[in-house]
Amino acid sequence: MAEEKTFYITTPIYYPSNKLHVGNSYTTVAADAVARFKRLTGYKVWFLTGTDEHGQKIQRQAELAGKAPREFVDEIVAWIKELWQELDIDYDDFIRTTEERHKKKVAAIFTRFYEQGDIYKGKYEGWYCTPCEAYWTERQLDECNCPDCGRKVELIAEEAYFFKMSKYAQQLQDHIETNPDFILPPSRKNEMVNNFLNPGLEDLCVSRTSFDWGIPVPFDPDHVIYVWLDALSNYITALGYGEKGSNFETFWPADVQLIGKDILRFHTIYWPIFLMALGEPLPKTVFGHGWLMLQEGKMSKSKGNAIDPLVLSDRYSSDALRYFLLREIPFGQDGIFSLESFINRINTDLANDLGNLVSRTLTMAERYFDGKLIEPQADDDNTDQELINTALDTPALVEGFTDQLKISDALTELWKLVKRSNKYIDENTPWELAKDPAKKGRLGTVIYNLVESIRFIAVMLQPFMPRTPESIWEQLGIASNDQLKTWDSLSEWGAIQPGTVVSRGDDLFPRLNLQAEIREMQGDQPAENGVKDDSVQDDQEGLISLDHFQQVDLRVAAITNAEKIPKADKLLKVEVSLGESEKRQVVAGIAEHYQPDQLIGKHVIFVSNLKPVKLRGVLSQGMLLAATAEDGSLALTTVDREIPAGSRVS
Ligand code: ME8
Repeated sequence: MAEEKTFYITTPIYYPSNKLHVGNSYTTVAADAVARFKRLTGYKVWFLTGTDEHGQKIQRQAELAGKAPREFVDEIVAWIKELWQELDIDYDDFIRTTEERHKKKVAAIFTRFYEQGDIYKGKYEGWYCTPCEAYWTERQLDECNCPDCGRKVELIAEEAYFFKMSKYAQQLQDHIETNPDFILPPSRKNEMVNNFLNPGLEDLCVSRTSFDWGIPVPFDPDHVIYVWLDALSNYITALGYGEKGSNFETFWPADVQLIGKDILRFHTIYWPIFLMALGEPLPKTVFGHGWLMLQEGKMSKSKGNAIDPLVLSDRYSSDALRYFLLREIPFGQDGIFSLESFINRINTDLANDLGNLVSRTLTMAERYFDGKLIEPQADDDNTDQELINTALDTPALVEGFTDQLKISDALTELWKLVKRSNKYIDENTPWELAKDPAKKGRLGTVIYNLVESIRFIAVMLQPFMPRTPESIWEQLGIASNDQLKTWDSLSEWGAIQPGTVVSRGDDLFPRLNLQAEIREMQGDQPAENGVKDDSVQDDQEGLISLDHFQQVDLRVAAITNAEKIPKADKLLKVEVSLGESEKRQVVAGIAEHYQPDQLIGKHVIFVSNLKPVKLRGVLSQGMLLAATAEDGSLALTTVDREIPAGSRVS
């Protein structure tokens, strides 16, 4: 039997010192997407996350909260687990460093280091940053502050155990040089080599005596083990390190250890050196991604709703939040999180591109074929070939990018197929085909191809947005056919069977009103620099808020027919199309300016949410916009290049 391919991926274990913000969720969502992707593509995966519960920082936070450390962390860990459930984080194990299985192995690792002469006892006198739980030498400080977080450091002087880092420095340097994928992205490697390895590694203090919230040194219980030695070991203790037949034997070395760039030094210098001292192989890749920032700077808990991942996912859906985090920022670089860019992504990529593709396709399938897919014809049509080729090429591209952890690029590729499918609708104008009974076969082929393309998209979407494909399977009528959801089913075109009955469901992602969302989520605060929030300007004479303006639903309408209205010199009855599924008629006062046949084919701006009225007994369901000059001449407003009917104008 062929050996199963394995894949082990980890996130940092988070400090349960406070509730997590959307930045922390970023690492975990990315790891989950990669883990799901590898499962989908046939790997036996182990995905580990957890919490880093010891140390001075947690002890102090607990004291501030008036709680015992254990009680304090238990509450936050419960919240974190709830968050991961809400964000569909499908981990295989969640390790807490306060668990017995971890503590006893860390104690054994410490003893082994001591017994083999890697650890010795001495006295530490120097600087310590408690928020980072990091030691610094005088020369590393940034004007008396922590060079990582910029906060005040403390001078400490205590008896301590030290780890002989210098003993392994050369071996580590050689490993980094000969394994270009060990530290990624590559720029991070230079940072580590130049800033830490080249100047020479100092021995690392690995125990503390001035507090007791930690794992005691087994042979000297006045000391607790340094929280980073304790925490880093989680990646192997959780696998049952040292036990026969354990997951450690199956999964170590890790394939990818995902971390934020802030904790690169711990993972690319301390961690590999500890592993070398244990005689174990090093992880294949440590990937340090960038920061998710707010426009006004770094995230902090006090920024409120806009960065609370539970609030965001509750309001906008966890799939939308996952999509935004994975798509918006090239993985590895810093990026800005703003509610505005989040809402815009939902509206453009999810509501317009993906949502419309599904709803347009299924509406047509229902309208023209009662939802039943017909056997596609073997047409020699270029647009068919282009769509099919794009669909068949996309899985390898998505896989290639995901394997390189270029998750945003993977999604960009997937969206090329979404856009190609929408373009296919516009090219084939199914609503025109529907007018000619002789073209029924072609119409059915177009709809079949669209449905199959949506199936391709949904299969590939699963790791990134686990809930949306579920809804798509329902709508495509294949919820119970697991075979059609597999990666292998993408190797050939046409797996969905003719005869399948599709049915349009709720919109996948309703469009959101940006201004209303900002107002609700951030409150009616007057903006900085004296400019008032636009709702306040409503009261000023003649001004309306953007919100009010956006209540007018403006669309591009294609004029399909126009005719005179008997006994009404100024009026024309004009029929327009707002896309294949929406037709309207309006009564327009333009008969003195346009002949009916001049109008047909024009794309004009149309107010689509006016209450219907009857004019001269003729129903009018909207309004064409036109400019009128002082001399009374009139010109309809059009668009300056071709754009599909139904497109929104804003
Ligand atoms: O450092 N943008 O835990 P921690 C992106 N316990 N990622 C962010 C982020 C942001 N704005 N803010 C945080 C610790 N992160 C240690 C780890 S591992 C053995 C011990 C993510 O709770 C990022 O991955 O401070 C960062 O490395 C991690 O949260 C830090 O989490």
